[in-house]
Amino acid sequence: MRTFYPEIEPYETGMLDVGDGQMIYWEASGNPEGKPAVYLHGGPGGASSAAQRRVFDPAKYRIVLFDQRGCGQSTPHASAPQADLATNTTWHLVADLEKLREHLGIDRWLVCGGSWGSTLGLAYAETHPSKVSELVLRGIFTLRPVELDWFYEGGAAAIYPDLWEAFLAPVPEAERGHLIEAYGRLLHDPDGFVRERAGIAWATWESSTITLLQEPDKIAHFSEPAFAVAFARIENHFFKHGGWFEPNQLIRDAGLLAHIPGVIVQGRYDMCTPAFTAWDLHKNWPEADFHMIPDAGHAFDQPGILHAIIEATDRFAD
Ligand code: STX
Repeated sequence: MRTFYPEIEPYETGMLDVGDGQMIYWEASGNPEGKPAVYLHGGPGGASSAAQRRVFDPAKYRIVLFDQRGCGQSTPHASAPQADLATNTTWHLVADLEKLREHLGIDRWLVCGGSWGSTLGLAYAETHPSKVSELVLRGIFTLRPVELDWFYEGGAAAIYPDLWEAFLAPVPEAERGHLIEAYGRLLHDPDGFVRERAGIAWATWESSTITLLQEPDKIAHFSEPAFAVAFARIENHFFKHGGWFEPNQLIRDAGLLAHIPGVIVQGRYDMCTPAFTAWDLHKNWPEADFHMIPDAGHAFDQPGILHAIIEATDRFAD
């Protein structure tokens, strides 16, 4: 089984001005002369992390990580009381990727990401296919209503009735018919306590359902208030707008990826982004290798998922 490469530190970091008053944190690690690869973090509204560097051989890759608009170390942070998300959309993030690629002097790069990172990777590759040398995607998520309904409107309550109660708790009973809308109001409530309680409940629901077995350290990490509020606000904003996609857009247009070497990795017991979406993508992009991991949930740092991702990045390194 392949597992994480050793811990490494960036050899370079920066803040890139992408316009609209937004500064994007980025970093490069591994081999400055190596093959360029970019890792797209999840959420939207999550953050880059040191573990994400470790799915690439640092001797062979120039590893680029960055924090998407409004989250991680990018500024302004979406947890700020008056945060305005009007210029934070899928297509702004796709444009930011192009700005970062050009800033770093990279012609083409391997694009790797999971969950929302797979969404953004597909949107980017379908928009700029000539800039993508390979695609390595995990936990496929395309923001279709059926996917959002499953995880945020009650489908997954069938598996986690106990945790679902905690997700419902901050929402007044009369508003539980449309939870994404109700959370959207709570997350921008004038009362900071209301915003924080909603953000923590939202992030806790997600972090306690993304692994096959619950991981208390992970749940605690993602319920840190500033992280949780930014994460919840950004996710909620994107979901309210269906990611600014046309119906089924990313799967409909997967034919644009036919010539890009690709790998799809999906956990069988992924309760956040269930396997039907990965399967739909596989049907419309049959050229990509498809791996259904029989004993894994959603998160990338689970043994079978990690093995398949690193096997792919190793194969593409040469
Ligand atoms: N959101 C899935 C996603 O991208 C629908 C995601 N879920 N949890 C995360 O990301 C964190 C690991 C960032 C908490």
